Amino acid sequence: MMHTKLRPAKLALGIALALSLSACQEDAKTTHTKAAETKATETKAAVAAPAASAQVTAADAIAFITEAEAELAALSLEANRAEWIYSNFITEDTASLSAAVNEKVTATSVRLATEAAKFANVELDAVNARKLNMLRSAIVLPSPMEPAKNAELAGIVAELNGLYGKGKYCLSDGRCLTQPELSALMAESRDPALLKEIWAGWRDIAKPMRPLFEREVVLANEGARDLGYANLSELWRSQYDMAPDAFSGELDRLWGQVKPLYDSLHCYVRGELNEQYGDEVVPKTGPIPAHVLGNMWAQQWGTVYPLVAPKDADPGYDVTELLAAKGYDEHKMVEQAESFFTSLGFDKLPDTFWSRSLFVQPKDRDVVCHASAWDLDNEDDIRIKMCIQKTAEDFTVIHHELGHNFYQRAYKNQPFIFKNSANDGFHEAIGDTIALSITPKYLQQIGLLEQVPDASKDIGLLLRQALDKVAFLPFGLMIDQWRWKVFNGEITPQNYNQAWWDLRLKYQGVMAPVERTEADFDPGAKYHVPGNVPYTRYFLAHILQFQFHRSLCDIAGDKGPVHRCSIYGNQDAGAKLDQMLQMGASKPWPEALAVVTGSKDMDASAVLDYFAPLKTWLDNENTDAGRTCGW
Ligand code: X8Z
Ligand code: ZN
Repeated sequence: MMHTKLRPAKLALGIALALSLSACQEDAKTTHTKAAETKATETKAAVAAPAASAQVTAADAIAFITEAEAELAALSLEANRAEWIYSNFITEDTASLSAAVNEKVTATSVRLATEAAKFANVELDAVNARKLNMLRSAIVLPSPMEPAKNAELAGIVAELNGLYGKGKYCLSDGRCLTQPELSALMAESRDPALLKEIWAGWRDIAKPMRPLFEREVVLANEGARDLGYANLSELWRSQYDMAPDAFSGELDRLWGQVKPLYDSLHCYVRGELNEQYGDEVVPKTGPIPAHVLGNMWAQQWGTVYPLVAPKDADPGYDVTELLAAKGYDEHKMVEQAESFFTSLGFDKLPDTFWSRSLFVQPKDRDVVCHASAWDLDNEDDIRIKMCIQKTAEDFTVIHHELGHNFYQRAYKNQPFIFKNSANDGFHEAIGDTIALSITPKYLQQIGLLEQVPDASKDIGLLLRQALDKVAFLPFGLMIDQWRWKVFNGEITPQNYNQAWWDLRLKYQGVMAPVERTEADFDPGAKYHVPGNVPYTRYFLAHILQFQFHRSLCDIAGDKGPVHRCSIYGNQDAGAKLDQMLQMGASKPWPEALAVVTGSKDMDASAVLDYFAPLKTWLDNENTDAGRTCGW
């Protein structure tokens, strides 16, 4: 299911449903709206239902659902432990155990999805109808029924995860660095030659993934077709309580709302980086080369803030430095994040969280460093796994991960199938919503910052935030635009990499700094591709978190500009948030959204409101500098 419990990659394998995955990865389960439902029902019934539906009754359906839920719940415990161990100790043996359990999970979830189709025409109460629908559709990577193909797919999943987790690049000075270490260098260095070397070097880990990924797509597409979907793209887009094409339309609508803001930011940043690096490295026009944006994937640009900071509106502090000055270590960073949640009225994390989580990259073994949150027992055994760097970025990521854990605990009393977020974007949005409250006032309240900068520094604060949140939007969208086209056959293995860069250009306006060919497999250098974690969730989360923040600030009675609002310590806001979290996946997501925001629609106007003063400022700057925007 979701997030929750199983770990990403592996988990992904199959189940979403019920298994839990790590939050980070979670995945989806969900229902369709009527239209989608009818369609899925018809196709599935045609493919899989034994037809004699005249004989099946509501009582049969409920008995089936009850048993399926119990079976998945039991299996999730086994899968979660195997995945946890594999991700914390990557060896041939743990890979094999992980593959074995994933094989079982996938076989079970595909079998249950197929059986669920038998009951498609039975009249059921809303709760059971929703559960049945989720049993049919909440699968990330279905395999064909043949055991040999299922085993092959499980092996590929484990191998891809291992390739990513073990990936290192050795610098010319001989140091071999892991992904978080390379990312830290990319965030700090202003040496274009070194940045280019790291950028290209990390991508070498992905080349061997290409044939594995290609085969994975063939197998999972076949699995999706067996379940009555046209392909895996349709299955992935069927998790949002609406028809798959309607969901794609929603994404286009939301992107259309925020694109002008992104374009203004892109134009400004390109211009400032051009001044910093010169025409040779960053041309004044066209796409921005991807190695100078302070991030391995150019997905969040906050670390280049010092290069582009406004001259007169810089707030004058840096959270990374504040953490260092006050002697924060990894543990203290997590404690500080926990205390935000408890200030809202949430219970403290259990002792087992502290004894069982991984905060620091082990020196003696390979682990999956990409941050994730876990719920091992679907109750209280929640943990995070993260190779924490003592930076502002990771301070935010810790809040992100704890958001998953607090969500998991809030819905623990739901039936197993509903132990998930309202949709996967909700799971990704909660911790980020909290992190939007890390304002200067909050930093002062917790003793990190002496003096709150006055309102004349707001543009600097907003720019810092936009470099992470606005820059992320096209990236959050393009990954699955690529994957969905891979799944539906529009992108073929012959143009995997070219199509990837075409979309990077179209959405983000960035380009590769060194020549790429089809010998490369750049999508594989981003965790969620070998990990099979759907990515649209993060795009949704970047819209939703601004909606949640705006509404929670209202509830908290904050009257100031929303970018200065912190809900720290406000138990009314906390209670409202908790109410939504406790619902888990029991209701269609618009109902959960309405609990906090009063609205059933995702709406990027909250993003635009938050950044409104910055948009005006950016447009003025771009005009004054005589810049031609676009690429
Ligand atoms: O993968 C994550 C989380 C775990 S769910 C650390 N994120 C995306 C990424 O790193 O690419 C959070 C933001 C986007
Ligand atoms: Zn996450």
